[in-house]
Amino acid sequence: MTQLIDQNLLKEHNAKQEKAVTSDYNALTEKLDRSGIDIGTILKQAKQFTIAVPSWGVGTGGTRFARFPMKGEPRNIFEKLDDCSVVHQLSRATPAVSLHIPWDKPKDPNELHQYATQYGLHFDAMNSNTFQDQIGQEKSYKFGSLTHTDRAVRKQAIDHNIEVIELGQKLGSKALTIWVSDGSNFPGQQHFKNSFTNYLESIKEIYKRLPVDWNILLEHKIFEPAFYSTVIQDWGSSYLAAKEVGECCLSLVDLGHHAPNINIEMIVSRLAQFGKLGGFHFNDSKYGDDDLDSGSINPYQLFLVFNELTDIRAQDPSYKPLYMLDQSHNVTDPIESLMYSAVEVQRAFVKSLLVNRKALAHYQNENDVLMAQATLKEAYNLDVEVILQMARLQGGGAIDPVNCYRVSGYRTETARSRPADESKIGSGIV
Ligand SMILES: [Mn+2]
Repeated sequence: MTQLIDQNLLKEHNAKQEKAVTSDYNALTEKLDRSGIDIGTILKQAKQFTIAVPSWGVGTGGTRFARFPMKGEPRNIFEKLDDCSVVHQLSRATPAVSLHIPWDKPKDPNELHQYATQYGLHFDAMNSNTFQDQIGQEKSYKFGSLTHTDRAVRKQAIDHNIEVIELGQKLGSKALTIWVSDGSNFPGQQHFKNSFTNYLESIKEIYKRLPVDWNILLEHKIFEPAFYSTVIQDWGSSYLAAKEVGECCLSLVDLGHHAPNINIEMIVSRLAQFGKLGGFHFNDSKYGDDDLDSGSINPYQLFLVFNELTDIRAQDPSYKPLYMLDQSHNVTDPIESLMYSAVEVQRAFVKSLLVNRKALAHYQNENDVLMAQATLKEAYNLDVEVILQMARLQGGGAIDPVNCYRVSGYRTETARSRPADESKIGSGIV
């Protein structure tokens, strides 16, 4: 296994903190024991937790106004995988990478597959892109792609999605995530029913080419870049489409793609109850699709989402939606943000395991409102940091991933070995 952070440095880093971690772990073992919780069972599940990272997440993000690239950021998919491998080596929680095509289109898929395998990485859902025009593209997506009024544009977008599936098969992926920006900026611009009909027809065409062990994940988003209406704007439209298309067509929830204050954990419950919850894009937001680091704004919401997922898995342990981070790192080192965020999502997951579900069910049935909400808070307020540290220590990662990464000098080295591509500096969103 190729590892880019020196193993001796990692061992040295862990050795300094191991005694303190063991002591904290023993204290928490005793504390949880008093509540009848076996810490070993929780630790085991923490170690099994994984979340995919987006290939585009290791580059510096941007806004509509500007992008401030950092030194040493990856210039191609191989360098992106190098960075993803560092995130996984230190966090031990991110063994899968989600690709965006054509941004990450390889000349030789086998070479890319092997390159990922040397790091112990594999490929999660493939993402198609019909929200921007590529150089040399015949038809423009300016007025839509899969929902366009012109059949020829729709066909071009359908063919692109089929190409992404075929590439994904060569890379070992099992899912295609489709987000279309199609919508309108002004009342009257677009016929609501016709555009949704076109969408359904297009997705059905793609679905015909879906391998039997694959899923299509439909990602909804309330607005942007369309500011009046978006064809798949909410979970309702997503659910209707997924149900209409077929069994292997599911909905994907991106936490930032809803109106402020929307009860996302209830959307999770609804979609899961009817067998249509296929995956997540985790991030956090204050206002809209801010794509901030997971858990940085509303960690309680993240916990409540996992509370629902753990509740669902209590009834169906085989249930496993796809988890992926989908964030834009504009002012932080993307590797640091991805490690930190993966741990925050893992933290919400672990806390959800500590909810006393028997007590919660009792309080719900008795309409003991105060104690029902207090039962959730009891789990949320527990400090589970040492469980996460122990999971990484035992899994061969770093007790403190960000600190270990900084000490390693990895970014200084990439700043030297990856001279910036001047042509890409100063652009807006990537
Ligand atoms: Mn997303």
